[in-house]
Amino acid sequence: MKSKPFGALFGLLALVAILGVAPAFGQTSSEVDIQAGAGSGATAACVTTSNCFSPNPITVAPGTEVEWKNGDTTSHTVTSGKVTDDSAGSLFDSGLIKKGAEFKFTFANAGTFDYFCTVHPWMTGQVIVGAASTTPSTNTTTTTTPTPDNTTAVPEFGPVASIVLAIAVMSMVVFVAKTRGIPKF
Ligand SMILES: [Cu+2]
Repeated sequence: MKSKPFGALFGLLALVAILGVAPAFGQTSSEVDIQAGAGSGATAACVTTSNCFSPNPITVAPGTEVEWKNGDTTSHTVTSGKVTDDSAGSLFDSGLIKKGAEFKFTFANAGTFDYFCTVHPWMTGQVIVGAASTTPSTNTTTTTTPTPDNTTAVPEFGPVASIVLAIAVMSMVVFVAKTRGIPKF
């Protein structure tokens, strides 16, 4: 009698683990990571490689919500346009994104969208929405052939999720083994 709630609990745990892991498969990532050290200066390594916002540029389909995550120790902003634009920040402006925090914006329409950090103007990025048919006229980088962004579609298997899944599967085996002899129906 004691094994029944025990088994049910772990069965539930297994379900939770599977549901938690499953959405990570086949999901095209639209996450941009703000690189550590990006705010250190205009000569920061990521400025040279043009990926203080990474990946840069990021190509997404119209209607995609892009999420910027601050992996740096200092605060940054994600502000639309270019530093020199009068209309900078008119489409989106995150305000200060603190260490570890995020900012999300949904790109409804196709186009090429520049953005930068108002605190550190050397940090620039670009979101390309829709199929890139022509060379973007306002491109700040020399990149003209954006690669498919499927490279970022990596299943996010946290070590904890793997352990929970392993425990859950083992528990289910034990549960099945224990209840096999008991006629239930
Ligand atoms: Cu910044």
